[in-house]
Amino acid sequence: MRIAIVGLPQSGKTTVFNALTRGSARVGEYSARPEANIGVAHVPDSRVDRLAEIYVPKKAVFAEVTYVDLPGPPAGTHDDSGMFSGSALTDLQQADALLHVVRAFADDSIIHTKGSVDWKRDAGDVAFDILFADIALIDRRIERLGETKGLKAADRDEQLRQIEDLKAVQAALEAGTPIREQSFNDSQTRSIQNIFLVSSLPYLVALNIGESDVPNTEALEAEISSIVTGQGTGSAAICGSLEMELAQMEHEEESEFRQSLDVGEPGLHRMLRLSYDALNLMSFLTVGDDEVRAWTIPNGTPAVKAAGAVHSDIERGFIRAEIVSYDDLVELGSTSEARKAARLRSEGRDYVMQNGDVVNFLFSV
Ligand SMILES: Nc1nc2c(ncn2[C@@H]2O[C@H](COP(=O)(O)OP(=O)(O)OP(=O)(O)O)[C@@H](O)[C@H]2O)c(=O)[nH]1
Ligand SMILES: [Mg+2]
Repeated sequence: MRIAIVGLPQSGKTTVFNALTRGSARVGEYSARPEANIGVAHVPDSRVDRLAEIYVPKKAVFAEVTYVDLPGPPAGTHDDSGMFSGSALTDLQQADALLHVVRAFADDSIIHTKGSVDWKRDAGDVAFDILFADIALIDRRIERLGETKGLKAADRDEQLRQIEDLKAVQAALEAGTPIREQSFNDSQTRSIQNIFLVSSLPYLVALNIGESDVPNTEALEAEISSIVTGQGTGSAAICGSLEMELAQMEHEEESEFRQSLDVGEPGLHRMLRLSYDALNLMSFLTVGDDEVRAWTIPNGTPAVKAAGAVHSDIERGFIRAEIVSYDDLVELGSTSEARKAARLRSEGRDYVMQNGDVVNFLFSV
């Protein structure tokens, strides 16, 4: 999974990126590096820890989320519209979700391109920028489809039909409904399927609050979650600078500090959970002497596709899946004990995978 971090200049994108990936990219330099920061977060999973105690494998592998901290618009442009156009679109196209960092921390020494700190305004403005970017993308497609000179009648009719579809989608965007919340008929689905639209991505918001607001985290979170609503969305309030500092500590020191400062669960964990929920994802597990590992798939994935997450050969040569639930496996201690107790099930290619299934795929290629 790949999540693109977006937001206004100096809103704390790189700070939050560092907090999420335990990274140390440079912060505080107003504007444009030419390249994105790319980092990986490991998804904490107590099931992997527990299974590694049982199997003592050579390695335990956690699911991963890649965060991409996109470069801002070129220095001096002071224009936010570049966030969702031009070369940024190429980066966004590779993402599975957006994480919008909204500045809520007050600090006079840090420039705000809009002149004041007002997170509700910024959250709304950027959400609007996204809709606006999609309207422009559809405009361009409509323009091209409108060039029907010299086409056969059937082709021209087809293009005119697509234009009608696109105009309907555009009207809904203009009325404030992102693509992820629109429902389409078959014809509309076909007409938009080859256009990358930013508002089709799941949308997460990290409200970047100041140190002094940490005690109000819950209240602020309630406020932001009442603004960021709908399918495929999620939001949380975190103090980026504090989370970044804590993320750079050793684990033990970090938890001591968290306790003493009364900051709860790491922002990293909360953001990961949000991402899983908004993207409708779950994990299954594989075990063995070599490796205990968590794999990420969308909810509702059939066994044969889950096999493909492990390796395309396993999907191609899929025979069946031997499955035991995590709870049963931990209770019984091994897959052979689970087999004896008739808790090891044999499932076919269409079996819908369940969160925490421990799987052995049988295949032949
Ligand atoms: N007080 C406070 N300062 C913060 C917080 N988060 C970020 N900052 C500061 O805000 C400044 C900008 O942070 P960055 O993470 O570089 O912001 P950015 O969005 O990546 O900036 P650009 O990439 O230049 O657009 C830095 O000086 C940070 O230390 C926070 O939670 N509290
Ligand atoms: Mg930055």
